[in-house]
Amino acid sequence: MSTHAPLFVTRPELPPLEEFLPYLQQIWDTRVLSNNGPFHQQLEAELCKHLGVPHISLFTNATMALVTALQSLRITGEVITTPYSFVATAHSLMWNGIKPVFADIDPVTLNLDPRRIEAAITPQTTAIMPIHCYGTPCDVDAIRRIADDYNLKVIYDAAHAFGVRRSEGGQMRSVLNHGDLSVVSFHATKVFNTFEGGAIISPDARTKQRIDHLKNFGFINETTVVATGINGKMSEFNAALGLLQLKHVDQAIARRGEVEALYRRLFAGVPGLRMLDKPVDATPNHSYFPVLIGPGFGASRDAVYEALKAEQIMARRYFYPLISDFPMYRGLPSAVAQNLPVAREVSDQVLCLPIFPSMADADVERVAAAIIAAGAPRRPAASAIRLVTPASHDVPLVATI
Ligand code: T4K
Repeated sequence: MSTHAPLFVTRPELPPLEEFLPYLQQIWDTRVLSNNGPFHQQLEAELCKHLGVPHISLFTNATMALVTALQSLRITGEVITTPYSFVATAHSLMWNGIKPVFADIDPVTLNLDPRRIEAAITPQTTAIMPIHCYGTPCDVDAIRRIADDYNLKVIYDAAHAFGVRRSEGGQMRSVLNHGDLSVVSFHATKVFNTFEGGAIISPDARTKQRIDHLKNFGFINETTVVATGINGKMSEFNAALGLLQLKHVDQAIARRGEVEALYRRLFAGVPGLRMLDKPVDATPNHSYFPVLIGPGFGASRDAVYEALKAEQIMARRYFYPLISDFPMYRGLPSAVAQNLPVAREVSDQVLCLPIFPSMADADVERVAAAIIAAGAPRRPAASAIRLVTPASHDVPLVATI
């Protein structure tokens, strides 16, 4: 058993506590705790500037934001989505009475494969819900073309894509600008966290207004309710924290980049271990560091996962099982294994390794060494080796080599 402190897949960044106290003081003084207070408004404005997006609506979390995004566009019928995601993606459809239709992923980006999207369209299809998996941008141009051709909406689950930019017309633009709506998560485990939180990015003020009404029970004034809304409002506490986190987030992403670079150096040339390609013409946020443990590695993914655990390294199998394997989805026609061969293979091979800004180089080296050792050709365990005993002994001798 390892004597090291446990190393988790992530460790949330927090600002120095003394920097947060003046924000708390203001909340205590004003007693404005929620309902579009000053910190909420300021965070929406600062996020628009920081991310380079036109309109943002803050939410309690990304799952509530996904549910509301679908409501706001009045999506019904079938929505094509990926089985290779966190379960919240498909759950948000079910909460709206929408049937998820799973399509397979691209083996390089692990995002929805546009050709498979097109093949899954039926007369009931109304929208596409792709994710920018691990922050790798989807093929947004191909998805837009398909959506235009078939008159479909696109709602991006961009939970992983805070700060991700791609080159467009000679400029680096936020990937959150794509789709009819985009939803980002500010959960504790994300690149930018407000403890819990999320947001919808809208292309125009009218859409934002409808979303803001929906997240406030449908109220448009004290006495008028125009829609069956929900309570999705972010509190002043979370918004204040977000304002402070925003000051530190670029530095945090830069350090994540260094951690990733070190992993890439340490794993270069290791047989059977695949790292994802760096996204082309894009600025990543290094939110996750997935590796795929293939047949040539010398140990299965699950054996590596267990070996790491024994060393107190808590890697995670994001995303295993596939969403389509959970009981509420596996009866769907699109959930059958033959429909999703790439997603299934990746899901059986993936391991997300610890990556976070406060991670020391020595910890990255420790993770890499543990993985490489797990895949090295095994020496037989001592207890398994039995020497042929001399005739005079009844009991076999056990020896080590
Ligand atoms: N769409 C996608 C594509 C998503 O990935 C997610 C969330 C969503 C939608 C929904 O977004 P939100 O509604 O959550 O805003 C985690 C997160 O809970 C979840 O937000 C995230 N995706 C998913 C990929 O991962 P778990 O069950 O693995 O979390 P947990 O609690 O095991 O945390 C992982 C590790 O992080 C822990 O071992 C230790 C560390 N940790 C975690 C928390 C919560 C901390 O150190 N401190 C903490 O407070 O789901």
